[in-house]
Amino acid sequence: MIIKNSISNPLKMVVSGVILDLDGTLLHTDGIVNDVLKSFLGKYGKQWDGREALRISGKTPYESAAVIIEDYGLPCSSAELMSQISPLFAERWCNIKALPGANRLIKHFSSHRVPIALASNSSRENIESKISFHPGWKDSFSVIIGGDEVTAAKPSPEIFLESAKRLNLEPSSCLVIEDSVPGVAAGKAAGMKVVAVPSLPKKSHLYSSADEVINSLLDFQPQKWGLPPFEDWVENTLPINPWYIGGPVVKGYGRGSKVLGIPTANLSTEGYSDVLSEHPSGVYFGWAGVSTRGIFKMVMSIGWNPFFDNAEKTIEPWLLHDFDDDFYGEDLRLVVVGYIRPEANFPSLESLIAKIQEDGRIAERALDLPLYSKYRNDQYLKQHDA
Ligand code: ADP
Ligand code: RBF
Ligand code: MG
Repeated sequence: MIIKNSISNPLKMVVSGVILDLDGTLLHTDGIVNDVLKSFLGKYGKQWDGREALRISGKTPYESAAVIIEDYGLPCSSAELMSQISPLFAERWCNIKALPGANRLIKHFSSHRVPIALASNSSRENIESKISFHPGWKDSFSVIIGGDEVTAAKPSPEIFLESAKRLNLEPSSCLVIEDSVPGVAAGKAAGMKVVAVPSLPKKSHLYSSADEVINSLLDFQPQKWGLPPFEDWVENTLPINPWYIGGPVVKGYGRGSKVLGIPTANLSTEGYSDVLSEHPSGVYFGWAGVSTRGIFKMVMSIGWNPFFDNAEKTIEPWLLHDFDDDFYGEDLRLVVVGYIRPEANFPSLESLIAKIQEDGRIAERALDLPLYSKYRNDQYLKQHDA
């Protein structure tokens, strides 16, 4: 996490309202964009390369269309591409999930009467359709503005300046939360505070103009901006909507974590790419069922292990129990019930290990709370019929 504003100047940090971006910030749109572009480009005999995602992130639909036509040398105009692709997107909107922490954030601002605006490069009509599938969202925003309601899209500051005006706030009293590089640029150009929540991994260096870069909305701290703090953390843990993942235990990177006292039973992520991309990297905890052995407390990391800078996003649960032997190949089922912290880098292996040990103690204690212990009996942990 990067904080550029000086703590010694707290008044600079105080805001009265928040302007939120939609796609990639509140909604997990990436998966759908990937699916649609993959099937669309397939028809032209081309293959969608996920790496293009950064080139269209934060762009208007029309700008994105132009980028795709150019990069793939498609024999059509932007308008033609848009008319072919729009229906493919429209039929998927009912399935776009809220990003972890989005509902919590919107409810928090609503209940504390913090005025919020929604400002997206997407058209007003599309914004309305997308949010209609998320109960309570529409009424929580005092202002909603689409890219078609201003003359210049982000990175122009116009959409944010117009949002501030309609919120009756000075730009300097507004905080923008954005996942895209053009969105961050627009917020800064508008003279606002900006928190970046990059939706693409390992790209935080592109967001250096933001006042703070956080890993996911779960890490947002309203009190840093003079707003009411969240009150839902319990003993250093954040309860989340439980989610489930399971499969055979596979070989990990073999870094001798057992030697370090922290064996992690890596899960095969095959068939779980959606679950994996939906959940921000970080340290989570919950319950683990191992087919022949029983149910155990576990704490896990999801992500790229910044200390080792892995190429793949992995899921590595450490079961808080001493086993006599290994269980490679066995079916492992997890119910993930809470969040502890974002993944971090560390100056030494010792400090990484000390932090993981602390995560273990936090999880060990928290899992005895009724709030979390009830999931020990979840049927999913026992169904080893895969
Ligand atoms: P790898 O790099 O292959 O994951 P590790 O050193 O992390 O190697 O060891 C993980 C393996 O150790 C697991 O796959 C599992 O079979 C075994 N194991 C033994 N005790 C535990 C435990 N408490 N938690 C997780 N895995 C354990
Ligand atoms: N790796 C990191 O680089 N940064 C982390 O913050 C981090 N946190 C972890 C937390 C837990 C609970 C576990 C089990 C692992 C974590 N790891 C992290 C992964 C660690 O680097 C990996 O398991 C090594 O292989 C352990 O030696
Ligand atoms: Mg491992």
